[in-house]
Amino acid sequence: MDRRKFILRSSLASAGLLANRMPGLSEPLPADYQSNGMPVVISTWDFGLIANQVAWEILSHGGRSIDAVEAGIRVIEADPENASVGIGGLPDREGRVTLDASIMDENGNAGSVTFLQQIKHPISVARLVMETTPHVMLSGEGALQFALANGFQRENLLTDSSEKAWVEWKEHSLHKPDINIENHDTIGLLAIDKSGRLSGGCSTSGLAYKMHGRVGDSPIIGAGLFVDNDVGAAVATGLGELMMKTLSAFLVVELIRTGKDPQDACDEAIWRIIRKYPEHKDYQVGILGIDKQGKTGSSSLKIGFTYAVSKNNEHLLEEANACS
Ligand code: SD4
Repeated sequence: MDRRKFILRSSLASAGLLANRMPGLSEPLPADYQSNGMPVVISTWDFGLIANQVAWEILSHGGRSIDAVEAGIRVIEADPENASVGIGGLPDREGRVTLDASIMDENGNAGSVTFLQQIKHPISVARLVMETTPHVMLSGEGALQFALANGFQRENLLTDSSEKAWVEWKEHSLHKPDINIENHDTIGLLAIDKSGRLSGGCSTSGLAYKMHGRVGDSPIIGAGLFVDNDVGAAVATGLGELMMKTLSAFLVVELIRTGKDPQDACDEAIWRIIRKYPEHKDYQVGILGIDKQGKTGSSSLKIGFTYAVSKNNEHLLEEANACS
């Protein structure tokens, strides 16, 4: 199995995304940011590059990884052009945008929200669940009421272009969880800060045109996300049902715990899906892993899973190893 890696820098360089500072921020990165090889940030898909840069800005100034994770994910959630996360996410079959998200910090604390409607930043609600409640997961109406009680504003998350796409979809109403890298992706982001604290999060509107009430892997701790500060972390994207049946993120971290390299651990989690579920042929799954030393791994069912890595003051877009 060859590891296929492409460094896709040109389009990003032309967009000014490889600059060492965030647009609009005047403070340069401190000269000592590379100490111990930290920080490191890794996140899913092309838009991960933008999330990474926001996270990097926090980490390079000595910030905590959980803050970097939340801030990086929020910027993607707030983008109405992104049809798979936060505002602008494609709706379910009934035209409702329902969001899932989860977050874990360096102490193994976890928070998540599922089936959340009308709130643009599910990652922040998940963090609040983690930090201010005795629970891990809030769902649906309860999650919405919790968010509203904590100052989040109701918003219509269905943009004109998402509504148009849904109306067009309804003409044929193909009731299968059609998923591909063009129309549906999750932002998943893992970060280690200068002090070696490991955190992660993910956020998604889930499968486009899913059944109303469907929840995916992203808010399920161990399926879409897992962080163990002693070992490593993993995050997943793609057809969530496959990660939910194999607990992909937990599996990657546990394989790293046994001594596997993050790359081998991610490949093994993908192979677990391939061996057990023939339907993998029709779908994409992508997994990212990182160990305690900041070594990263990436693997996918099919070619086309891109991810962003930031380390040593470089922000690169790469393509994961495809196992099938
Ligand atoms: C889900 N894993 O809800 C998410 C969707 C996704 O690329 O990541 N698509 O199943």
